[in-house]
Amino acid sequence: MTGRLISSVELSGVVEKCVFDTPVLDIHTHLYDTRFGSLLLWGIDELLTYHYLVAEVFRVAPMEYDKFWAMSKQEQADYIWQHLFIERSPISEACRGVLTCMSALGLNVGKRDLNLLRSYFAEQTTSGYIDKVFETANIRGVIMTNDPFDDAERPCWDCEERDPRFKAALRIDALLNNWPAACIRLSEWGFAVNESLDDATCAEVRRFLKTWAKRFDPVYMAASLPPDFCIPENSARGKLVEKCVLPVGEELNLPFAMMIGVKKLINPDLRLAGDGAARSDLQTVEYLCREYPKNKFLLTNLSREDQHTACVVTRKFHNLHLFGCWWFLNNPSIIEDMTRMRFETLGLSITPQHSDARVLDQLVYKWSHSRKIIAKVLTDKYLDITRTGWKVTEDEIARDVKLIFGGAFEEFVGR
Ligand code: HDL
Ligand code: ZN
Repeated sequence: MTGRLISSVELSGVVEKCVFDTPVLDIHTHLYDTRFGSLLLWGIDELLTYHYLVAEVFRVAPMEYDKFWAMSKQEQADYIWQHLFIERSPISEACRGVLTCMSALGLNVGKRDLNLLRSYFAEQTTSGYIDKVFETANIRGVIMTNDPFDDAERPCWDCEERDPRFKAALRIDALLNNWPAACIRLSEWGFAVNESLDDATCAEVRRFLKTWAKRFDPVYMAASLPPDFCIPENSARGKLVEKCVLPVGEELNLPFAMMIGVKKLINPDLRLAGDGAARSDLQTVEYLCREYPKNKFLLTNLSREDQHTACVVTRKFHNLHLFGCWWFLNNPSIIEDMTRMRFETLGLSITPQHSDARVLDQLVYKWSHSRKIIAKVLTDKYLDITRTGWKVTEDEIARDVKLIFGGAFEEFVGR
């Protein structure tokens, strides 16, 4: 045991300092390094038009959807600023996040002057702003969401030079959730596939996955999956997962990240903001972890009601790693509830949070908000054991925080 023993009265201060001082590996984001050009979103207008705020503004100031979508990004931002910030107090988590970002960057939100905020961003360069945000948010790396089916992203991979802070994830929703359309794309790209998913086709799908895995060097493969995601299942998705994804995952030591519970476009007019959530059946996760012990799985569920079952399933399988308070769960009240449940059920063998940031600046608010909550819960857990006479040292607290901020994940994936 090294380092100074921490008394109960010192605990919250020492834990909070450690939690804020420990750089994070953010294991799921929609961010891109400079190679990807305009795919990386940043700045006040992107923050204000984040799809969470688009959904929220339609609640208080509904208008014809097409009219809104026809507006420029700046006009949309003006509309959201006016209705969600000026005409009502910006207390929702997504609104508060914009203010946290601006404040952490030293900007004066108290003046409520959107054009003044804009003038700051006009002076930034993309690479300089990446450095500023990573430093402010204390981020040591992010894992991107990389989709070989994305026509805008694919050409960016021709550029060899990589920013080591941005790691890849091979995203395969398009393959798993719409096989007929994916089959056509793979054929166009020279893979000898047909819809029947016969053995020859499955071999070609494996070749497709390995081709992109070689190109991306991903940390894991991932897919967002519907509430009725079910395996085993006599379906295209069932065959693709068991005959293609998992064999490649085992061969390349690539975990399969299952992001379960998304009801796509329950309101299509909201576009990216139109997705919903529903409960899922975690027996599929039990089946996959049990029947494929040589594979590694990552799991995050979108429904709050699935979180306890997810903890129990995770406890049963050491080839399963639970992560994040995803999307609609990324609210302080739910993060606290989930983090307490996870620490109490699984100790430090989890990754309690990811940002899911779509706009670079969001790293600042998503992590400062979550660090505060994680520090509070961790302090309570240390207090519980300190009351038994078990004391922790500052070094042990630092060790534990490194684990939950990416260390346990890196041990799990083996990178
Ligand atoms: O599928 C996903 O990775 C989700 O995170 C979606 O991108 C969603 O639109 C989102 O941004 N959630 O925060
Ligand atoms: Zn995401």
